[in-house]
Amino acid sequence: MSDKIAYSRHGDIAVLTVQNPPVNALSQAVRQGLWDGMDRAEADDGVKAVLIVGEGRAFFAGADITEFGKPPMEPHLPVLINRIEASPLLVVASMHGVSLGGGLEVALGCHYRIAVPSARVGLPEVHLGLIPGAGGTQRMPRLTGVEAALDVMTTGRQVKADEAAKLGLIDEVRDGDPKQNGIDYAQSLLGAGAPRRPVSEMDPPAAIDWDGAFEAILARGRGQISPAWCVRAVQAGVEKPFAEGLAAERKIFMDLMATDQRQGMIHAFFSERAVGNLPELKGVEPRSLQHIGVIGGGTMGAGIATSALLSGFQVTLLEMTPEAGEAAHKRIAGNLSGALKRGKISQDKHDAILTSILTVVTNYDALSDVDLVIEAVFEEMSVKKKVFTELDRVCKKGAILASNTSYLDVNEIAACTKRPEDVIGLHFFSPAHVMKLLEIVVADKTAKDVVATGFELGKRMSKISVRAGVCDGFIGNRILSTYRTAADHMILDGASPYEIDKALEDFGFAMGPFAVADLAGLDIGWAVRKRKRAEGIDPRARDSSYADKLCEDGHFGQKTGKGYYDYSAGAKARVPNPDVMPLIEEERAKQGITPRDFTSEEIVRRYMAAMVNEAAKVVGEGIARRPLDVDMTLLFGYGFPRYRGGPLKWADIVGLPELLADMKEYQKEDPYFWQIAPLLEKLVAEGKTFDDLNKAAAA
Ligand code: T1G
Repeated sequence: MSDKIAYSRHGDIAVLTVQNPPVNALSQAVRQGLWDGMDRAEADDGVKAVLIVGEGRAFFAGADITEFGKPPMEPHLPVLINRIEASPLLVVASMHGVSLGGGLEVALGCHYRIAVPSARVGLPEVHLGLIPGAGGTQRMPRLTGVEAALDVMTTGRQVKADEAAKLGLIDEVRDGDPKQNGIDYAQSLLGAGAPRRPVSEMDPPAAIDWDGAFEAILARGRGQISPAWCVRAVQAGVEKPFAEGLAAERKIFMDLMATDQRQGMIHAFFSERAVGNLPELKGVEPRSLQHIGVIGGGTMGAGIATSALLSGFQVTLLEMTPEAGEAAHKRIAGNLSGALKRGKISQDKHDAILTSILTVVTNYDALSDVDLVIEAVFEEMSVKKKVFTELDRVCKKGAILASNTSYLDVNEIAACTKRPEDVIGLHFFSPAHVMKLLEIVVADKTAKDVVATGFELGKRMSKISVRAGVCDGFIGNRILSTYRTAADHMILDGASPYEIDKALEDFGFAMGPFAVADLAGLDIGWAVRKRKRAEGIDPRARDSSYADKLCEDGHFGQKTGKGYYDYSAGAKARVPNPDVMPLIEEERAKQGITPRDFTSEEIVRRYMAAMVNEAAKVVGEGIARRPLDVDMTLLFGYGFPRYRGGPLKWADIVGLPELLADMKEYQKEDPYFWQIAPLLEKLVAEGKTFDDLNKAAAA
């Protein structure tokens, strides 16, 4: 028997204990071990029941995702589960930690299920671009009904034990040791003469409006298809005999396994876990971190303070005046009441934070004892330098001095202190207590344990932390500025902001670039354009001033009610602002441009080519360590559709040679903007992909 399954006898109960740390993934060895364990129990004299239980922190976390994309190995999970269910013995599952995907499907193949109160169950396959592929779409609806089953499958959410019991997925919730619970429960079932109870033999549930559900869920997916296909699999389970339903589920599962979306989402799954693991930080201990200082209580400062408070840190926030301090306290209280409403914190915790854990001060000396301080003041170098000079004076030895700058040179900021090794950039995204992305900007002299402490902070704040080098805009904003410029060029050449937004929203972005600009505030882009013009723009660069005119007229987007769109009927009912197109046409005429038509496909290809090209430069220069760092930055900070995996995963799937060919075409029109990344040329020349670089970095 495989070493992944331990076999033991407890009276007339055979216990199969799963031992495949860290999360008992259902690898081939585990599946084979379960099969052999069932054979052994059925051949073991006196055995009347089998208990399946997991060792460690989970029952099963599902199929082994590292096996996906490789030739499937026997025993296949659906066949194994049918075998377990068909056993003449009573089979019981005792669940703790998570039972996800194939793990819950194993439990549904058992005749009875018991769980500890902290257990969570779910079918999250849609998060991997798949559907449940081992009977989950057939067995779950027979226990819960179609609606509840589709809710669990299409959201991929984890269901707590008590709710799962109410849904009929769990028969008994009992605190205690999972193995002992399972043995006692199986004993009581045997004692009560409980019958085997194969779920597959239960009557199928009532039907629903399948087409309506399919269309509604498809629309909700904004281009992601797997959630909607759960409906078709469940439908087959209701309309066909069990075996045929199971075959229909498997067909859909294997079709989805072959999709780009499955590739993109599994890339996102593993990259999300790899992005925080930097080889150079192996064995580097972070500094202790309990008391955090925040400078500036505006939207960003208040968001950062809120995120720290919600993550259990003590926070001291500094503002220039008592009035500004009060306003900051109010902003944080507003953020916390939202967390209270969403059940993220208790009333007691909420009150304790606002009365004692958060302190608002107006004197720098109050920061003398913090472990780390994050500055979030006005984005002006002279202001930053004043703040860091003060922090250098008051903060204790070993305190970390961090800037939330989104563009400015962290090396220059560090140079104005006597401890540049303790200076780092911690670039949060607004709203900082909601957005998952944290760019950790490592300056030339930043010490390794300071970087490690940045990642420790990110982990405790449940952020996706990405290491970035110092350059204008670091990883995210640098790439944003390039693909935004590509969009501006398409505007000059004939496309409208609304065509571009529609094309990118159909591609899967939550919002197109012009709607995003309206949300962030057009004054930010205006300030950047003014700064860049003051610094001097290369004469070969294309420029335009129509957006400046919009700002000069006081239209900054949502916050002023008008920008590219008119929001007078509300954000959700935005309509194009009629003042915009005349400004654009005037600009084209001024530049002597004859506008032309753009298809959605061309808009997406140019936009994405610009994004990929700049991303390849960012990786080539080492600003981002690996391509996956860029992918996670765009996924968690810039609304890139998760089912495409990120811009560089998308590029690998589309094909780097094809993309390079496009860029070479575009380069003929504008050789200055389309300077092709040397890394891209190199990868194409060597027949390699960005993923090859990820693999090399992990080796
Ligand atoms: N397969 C392989 N490795 C896995 C894994 C899995 N299913 N789940 C986790 N790991 C690895 C992970 O990469 C990490 O590795 C380590 O375990 C700890 O994970 C037929 C086909 C279970 C809630 O989608 O959601 O069943 O980085 O850092 O935050 O229908 O992992 O240390 O090298 O995430 O405590 C369905 C996926 C599969 C669950 C734990 N199951 N996993 O979270 O730790 S599809 C899932 C999770 C399926 C069937 C279909 C989470 C977790 P490393 P972690 P965590």
